[in-house]
Amino acid sequence: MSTPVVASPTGFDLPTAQKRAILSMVCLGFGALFIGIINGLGQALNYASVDILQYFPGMRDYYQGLTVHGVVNAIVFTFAFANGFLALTTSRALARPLNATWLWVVFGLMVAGTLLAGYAMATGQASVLYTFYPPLMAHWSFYLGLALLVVSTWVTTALIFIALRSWRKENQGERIPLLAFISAATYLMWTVASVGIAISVVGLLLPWSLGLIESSDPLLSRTLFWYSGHPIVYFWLLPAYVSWYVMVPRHAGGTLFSDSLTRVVFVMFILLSIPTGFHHQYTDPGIGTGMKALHGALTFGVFFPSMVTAFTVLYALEIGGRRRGGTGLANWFLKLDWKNPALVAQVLAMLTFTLGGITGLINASYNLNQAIHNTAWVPGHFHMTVGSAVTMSFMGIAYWLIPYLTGRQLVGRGMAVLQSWIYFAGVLVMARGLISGGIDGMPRRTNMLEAAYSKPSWELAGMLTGLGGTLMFVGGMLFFAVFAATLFFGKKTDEPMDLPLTTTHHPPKTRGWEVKLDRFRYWLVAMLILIAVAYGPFLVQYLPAAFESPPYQFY
Ligand code: HAS
Ligand code: CU1
Repeated sequence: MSTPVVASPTGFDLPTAQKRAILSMVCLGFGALFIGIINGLGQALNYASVDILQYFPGMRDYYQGLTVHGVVNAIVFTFAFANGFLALTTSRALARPLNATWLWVVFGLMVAGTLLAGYAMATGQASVLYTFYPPLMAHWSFYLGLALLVVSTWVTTALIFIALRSWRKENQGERIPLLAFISAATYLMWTVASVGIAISVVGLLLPWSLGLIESSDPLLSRTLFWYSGHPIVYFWLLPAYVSWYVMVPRHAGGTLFSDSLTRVVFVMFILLSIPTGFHHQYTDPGIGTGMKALHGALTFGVFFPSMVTAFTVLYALEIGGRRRGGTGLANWFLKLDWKNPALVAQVLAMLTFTLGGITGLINASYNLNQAIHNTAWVPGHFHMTVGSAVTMSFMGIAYWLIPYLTGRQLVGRGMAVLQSWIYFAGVLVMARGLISGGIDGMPRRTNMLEAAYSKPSWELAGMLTGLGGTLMFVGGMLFFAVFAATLFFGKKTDEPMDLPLTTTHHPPKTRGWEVKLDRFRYWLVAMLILIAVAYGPFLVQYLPAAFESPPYQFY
């Protein structure tokens, strides 16, 4: 026996005005990805000593290209998709519309933020990479643009929690529908996490770029950046997890294992995502080794909910495969519906994420990190996480989401399946190049065409990186072909559509400790205590000495 994860599985459809706003956000996100993927090809080929960036209009140098690649992919694409997708899941799960005007405000903030940051990047006045560490200085419009993009996520948080509050008033004593709980948990985590970047951008960098304050502080800004910068990876990942828990089992014909376990996983992300940022700063001077070790240990803690996710999703897939006639130890895997692009993209995303996760554990190990920090290994790791697990999941979601939002049937199912395989093969080949090169000391964030010190043994790694990146580019472009064809030429259908929602074997309990899981207030307090423990000692010690570095502009 299994029970639906959303209490009212049918009978609620989003009003058209909301669908339009959400569709606009999703299109903005994928539009950003389009630009990002083109720049990505330039980056990957640079490792293979092929310079195509020189042919890009307005492109001055390697760092400008790398900044555009990082910002539009890691910030604009992910934020726009998350804002639209999780607004939709919350609204659907609570069976109540969100305010359409405010959804347009979210969209407007993102467009304004993208244009402002885009102007600075396109004119070569913000070649500071997506981490924008001072003393590298960008044009003020870059920082303002980033600030607006962050504010767009805060407005989404407000929309989600206002809807949740009014739902609770009307449904006192009832459990929050799982889909709404995990969507809200994602935004709660990110809202607290984004405060670091907000303080750094609005409090330190924007006034500094406007000449209102004279100096900056590299270590303080780096620390504030990574306070947000580790949890941001879960802000990218958790919308994919929402789909892996609640939608992928449905695509696979399986069942979600447990409602409570899913909530526990998201609560662990609320608690443990933030107090781990120093694992990006193991080599930074000025932070005590004890605190770095604490962040390292907590990183092993936040590894755990992803392990639970792996087994839970595997369970759902296995049930689906066996229901389709699969037998034996592994044959069920072959029996999955390999013709459904929404499923194929996301299962392949999971397979790469298994490798992405393992490489993350190596990064997190204080001593092993010394071997790979600032090498090509790191982009190897993150292309198997954000560059594939997240991106391919969002592509997989788009295969049902665009038909749902537009009322048009998907065009090119076969091409959509093929695109996933090409992208998957590409990311594995590219990551093989980056990972092996990284172990051999091949640097990241370096124009290889001008690296006089490059070693002959980096040649193969560089070529694999270029080849894999080219395959990813081809897979990406095929995705955009399917996306655009569906949007403009998909056959209109009047059939009522719903989100693909699964059922669960262990439904939510109405009594016992599990009920307390829904109290976001508890988790917020516990989260703030952990943050104070992890960051308090550093800030108390360091703040009095801050602010000494003059700006450095290399454009
Ligand atoms: Fe990371 C650096 C540690 C996850 C992204 N990471 C980065 C950077 C990015 C990034 C962008 O500790 C570079 C930042 C920069 O520019 O400098 N990362 C981790 C750890 C995890 C992790 C411990 N990272 C992510 C995710 C990302 C992401 C997720 C994006 C979405 N990362 C680090 C560290 C660094 C770092 C250090 C700093 C490195 C340095 O020195 O600069 C963990 O959360 C990973 C947990 C994942 C798992 C995998 C679970 C697998 C699942 C799939 C199941 C598969 C199925 C199918 C069901 C435990 C859920 C299987 C089917 C079969 C038949 C087998
Ligand atoms: Cu991290």
